Amino acid sequence: MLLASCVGRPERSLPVPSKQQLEWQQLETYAFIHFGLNTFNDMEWGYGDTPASTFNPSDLDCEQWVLTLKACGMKGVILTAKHHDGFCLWPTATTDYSIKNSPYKNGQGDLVRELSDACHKHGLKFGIYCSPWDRHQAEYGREGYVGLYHQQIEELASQYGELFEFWFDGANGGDGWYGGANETRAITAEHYYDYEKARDIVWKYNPEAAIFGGTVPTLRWIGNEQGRAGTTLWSMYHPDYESLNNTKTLARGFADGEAWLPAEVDVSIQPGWFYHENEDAKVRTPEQLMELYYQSVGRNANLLLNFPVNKEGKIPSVDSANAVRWYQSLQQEFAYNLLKDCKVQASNTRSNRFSAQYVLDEEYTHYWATEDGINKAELVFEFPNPTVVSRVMLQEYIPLGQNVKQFTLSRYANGKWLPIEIQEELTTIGYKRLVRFEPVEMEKLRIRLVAAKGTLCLTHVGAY
Ligand code: FUL
Repeated sequence: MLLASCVGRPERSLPVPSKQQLEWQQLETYAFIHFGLNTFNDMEWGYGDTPASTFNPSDLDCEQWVLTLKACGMKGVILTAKHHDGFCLWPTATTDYSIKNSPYKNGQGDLVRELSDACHKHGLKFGIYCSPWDRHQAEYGREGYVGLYHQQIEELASQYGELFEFWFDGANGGDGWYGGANETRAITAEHYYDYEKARDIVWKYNPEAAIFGGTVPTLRWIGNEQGRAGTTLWSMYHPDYESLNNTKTLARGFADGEAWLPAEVDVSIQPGWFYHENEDAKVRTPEQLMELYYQSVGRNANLLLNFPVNKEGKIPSVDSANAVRWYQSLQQEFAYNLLKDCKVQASNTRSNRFSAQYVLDEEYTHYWATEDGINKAELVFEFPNPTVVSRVMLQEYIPLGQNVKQFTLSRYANGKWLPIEIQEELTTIGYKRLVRFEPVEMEKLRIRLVAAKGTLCLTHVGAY
């Protein structure tokens, strides 16, 4: 028995990600596009009565969006097919408040089509944001609206090819035009939208789609829009509606959460989600984008970076230049894993099949694992020559769960082990953890995993 349990792979430490959740996490970075009536009226939250005739991009080019996003490493894009103002960017059968009553292509346009086509052509994944809150619809807040909303989801889920993610936004501000009623309407989001049914409609056509928001998501909001995940970040979470909306716990998660609900960091490259001329000088710099990356992907979350499209119908040149420059620096930073040439030793190894050497190969399914019950261990990497390092990358093999609670990094130089000075707490790892420090020379690097929930399994380790 003992032999069997140590030779086979470690027991899973529940909960674990589904195949779809693992694939979603491996995307790491993808984009949001906020575009609609707000763009042309300098607004963030249209009231629901802005004339459809004001939607009039002068030189719209979805291929420019897609090529820009690809050049900055984005793996997919999520479009605001409908924001809170209720204006639909596709010619829906559910309302006249749509692109078909705008001057764009004389009412013959369909932005969801144009963007999904450009994505398919250039190999980017495509996703949809369709706001549950609708400040235009007369029936909003009553029973009649819910069927209409579900029909919109059905149109979007069935007509534009495969969707990788569907976004049910959480905002429900209350007041709106509502067919001319101009009043405040309260709903109980947890029950009103029938999110189970909404999700089933998405999955009927896109069984692999990740679900953001609502009552039955497959991932969770990070709890802020500043682009910041917790330094401690568990992918496990309590799946009840109250917890899903608790901004105090979302950025950290729970070591004992019952559900695998990995975190998504949504943040805009400009101060607003929609384009505003007076924010042209406030676009995040490549350095600030790098911070966002380390604070999201570097802490076990995915980064959903928003690009506001301007009135012309393009991603502005400053935004695209900054994002591309950021991505180029990122690629440079991680161009070569300095550990590749190292000898690696582990204080404990399950068997040859789970050798420490596997943290250095590219295969995700090859990993180092300890024996059952061993949840403290260390890895030592010996460089052929003293080497300057300023970044360490760690990845747990999450198909077996997220386990590490605490770790330390030390360097061997001039005959002794010294701690590496690090500005943030070294607690969780999860799918990926990136640790930055001042460049420092070392002959060996030691990673000590000092506390964990279960058997240790690391699939990749890097130093840069
Ligand atoms: C929020 C919305 O209210 C914002 O307008 C934006 O769409 C953001 C991504 O989500 O809840």
